[in-house]
Amino acid sequence: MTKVEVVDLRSDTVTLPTDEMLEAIRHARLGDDVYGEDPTVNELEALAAERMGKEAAVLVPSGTMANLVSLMSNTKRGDLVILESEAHMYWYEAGGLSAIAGLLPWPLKSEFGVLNPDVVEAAIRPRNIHFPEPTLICVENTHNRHGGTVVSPKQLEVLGYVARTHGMRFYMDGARIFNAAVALGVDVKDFTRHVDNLMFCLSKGLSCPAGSLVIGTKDFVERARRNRKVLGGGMRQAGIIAAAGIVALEKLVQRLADDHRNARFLAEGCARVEGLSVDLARVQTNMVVLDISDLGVEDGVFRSKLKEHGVLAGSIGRGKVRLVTHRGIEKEHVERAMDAIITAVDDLRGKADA
Ligand code: TLP
Repeated sequence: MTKVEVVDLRSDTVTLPTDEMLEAIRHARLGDDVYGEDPTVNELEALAAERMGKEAAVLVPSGTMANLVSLMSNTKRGDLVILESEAHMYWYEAGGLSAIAGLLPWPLKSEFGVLNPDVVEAAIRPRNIHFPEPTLICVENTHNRHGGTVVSPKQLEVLGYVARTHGMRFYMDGARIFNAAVALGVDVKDFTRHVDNLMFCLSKGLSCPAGSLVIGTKDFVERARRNRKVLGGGMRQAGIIAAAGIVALEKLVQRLADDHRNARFLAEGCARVEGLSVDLARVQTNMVVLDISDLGVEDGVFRSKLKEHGVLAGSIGRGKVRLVTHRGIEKEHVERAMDAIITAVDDLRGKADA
């Protein structure tokens, strides 16, 4: 009997490296990157900086560390940081922004993950001995918990203007910024030109085994390099990570459009299933959020049902289940996922009716 492959839609972080990446890793020229001597890391950092239209970049092991070193390099302890209330930095990074960077987060609610500039402006405290100093505004693009939504270049431009007007820095958690660029069919620089600095991840839709890049001015990146060391993120022959990253930037960006097409197909199918609801306006990139609250079960129960049918889904809580498309998920897998979803909903509704 042939084993049926599991359709893993928990996250795009589950992607495995391509054969070409493995080849590149095998042949990578290596050195000690803490001495700045790994030629492959140096090449990736130069390439990433150039793609983003900034002066410099530094490779770090994870997206979480990228955000943390960026926060530390943009602020001083005790500062106030304005961010979106569902931001990854606020939800999923174990409180590092306060525990390690010593910052006071000021979360603001938004529609679709896009901060309203008037609301941001109202949250900026005057510089006064009583208040934490407001030094940084953060955006997330695409916005994970809002369902992979895009913050457009125009929206960034306005927020960047607010930051500058108030003498604040403007940072972008661009873990999936290439998804945003591919979704709008624009160059990634159309986004990055409006922020002072950013990070993006190699290890998500771009299929690398690990790695994220922190990007900005030379001074900022120098501070980030030092803060990476503080956090223990200085790696030695990190060229084995960078080699895959170079392949990703050169070969794997445009194919993100396939993931977006598959997500749309999946979302439209799910939207037709009675008992589920999907906000199709939020399906802008490679994520689909199913609202299962009408089924009257915990999302863990729904996800276990899907698992019985060979499909893995993620949870974002409050009756919401997340499905993420990525390399390795083809139309046939999406069709299998659809069948599993329909069966799971039927089972659960059958139980509710009995
Ligand atoms: N997100 C992961 C989980 O942590 C939820 C995922 O599966 O989506 N910024 C954003 C916007 C992210 O989505 C993530 C990862 C990170 C930062 C952190 O990256 P890693 O996981 O490499 O530390």
